[in-house]
Amino acid sequence: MSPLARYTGLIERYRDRLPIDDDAEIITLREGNTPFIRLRNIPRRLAKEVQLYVKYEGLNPTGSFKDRGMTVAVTKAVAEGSRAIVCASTGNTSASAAAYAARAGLTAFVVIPDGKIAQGKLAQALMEGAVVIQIKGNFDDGLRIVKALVKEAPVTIVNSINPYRLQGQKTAAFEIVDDLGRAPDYHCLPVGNAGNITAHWIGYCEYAGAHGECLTSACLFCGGKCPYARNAVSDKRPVMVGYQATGAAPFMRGHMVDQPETVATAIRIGHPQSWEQAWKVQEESGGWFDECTDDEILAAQKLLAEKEGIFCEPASATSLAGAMRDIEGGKIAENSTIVCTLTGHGLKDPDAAIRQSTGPLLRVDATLAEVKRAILGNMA
Ligand code: AN7
Repeated sequence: MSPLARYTGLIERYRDRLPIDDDAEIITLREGNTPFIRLRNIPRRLAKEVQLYVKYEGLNPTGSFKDRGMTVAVTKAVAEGSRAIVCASTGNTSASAAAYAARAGLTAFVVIPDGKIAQGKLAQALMEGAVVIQIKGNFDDGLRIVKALVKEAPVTIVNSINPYRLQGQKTAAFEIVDDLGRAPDYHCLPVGNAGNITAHWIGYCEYAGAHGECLTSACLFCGGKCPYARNAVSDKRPVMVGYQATGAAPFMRGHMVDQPETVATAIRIGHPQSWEQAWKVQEESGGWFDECTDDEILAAQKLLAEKEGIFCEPASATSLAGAMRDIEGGKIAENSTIVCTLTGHGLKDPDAAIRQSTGPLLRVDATLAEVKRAILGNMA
């Protein structure tokens, strides 16, 4: 039997580096183990020579990286006897929470912004039986309410302030090192709450540490002696680069943003929850933050689909948009190895895709002659 045939989810694969008790009932949908793909055509268009990879997190069971955190958070919630989970969400967390709650037999309450949530994500939460609460406010309003609510109601919060979420998400960094055979030189991610960039850094640090060595203060988990640093798997760690959408870029402004706006609704977040940790990630890794306009984000999404056949949602393309600019501008060194995380699947947001699509959609009569004419007239 091939090793892939036996893949049973990221908790089993990385169990010795996760806070899971031996007798825990594992709630899994076989998340993780996502494609790590070297780009072929986009690098040829760049003025500089680089090795550019994407980690296609859109191929998780509910179509985003959130599943990595959710399998751990919901497994823990079940172990602790919880009967319901709750989150505020720009869409992907709600889709993931709803799915893992359904699997575990828990109730999921999801608080989403009024409008500004991609259709696919709403469809998922509704189909997966979550109680969907749409508020007349944005994500930041929702999270403020949910954080207060869990002090008064017997429900477990599964936003990334739940530390088990980042513990699950750190496994994406393990997979990259395992696939590449070493850590990349740069790792680029879209940043909303900054949980995922923090989780990746934790993962890289744990893989580089040996025998309890704690290499980052961004991990609030171990308190100085890392239980998951064993044999050092990699001898280096990447420079971490976080890109935000211009209308929702608190890390660029240096303060919280009250009315975030961007076409990339997943990262329409003005009050990042992992604010302190993400600054530590930047400092410890020697990285930086930058911003991309909505036009740059959409252009990168389209380029990736057209030139590589990889369809991600707008927010995800922020990593590639920023990386291409920093490669061309020389901020990312020539001949380096770069990984861009594609956080969510393009099918999450069909409206955004169709709105910017320029591909030919021809309407012709249902005859051989007409179809043939349409084909011969459009040969490259
Ligand atoms: C596709 O679902 O916050 O910086 O509520 O869905 O860890 O917040 C989504 C975030 C990037 C940002 N890309 O990650 C939610 C939510 C996609 C996302 C992010 C999100 P963080």
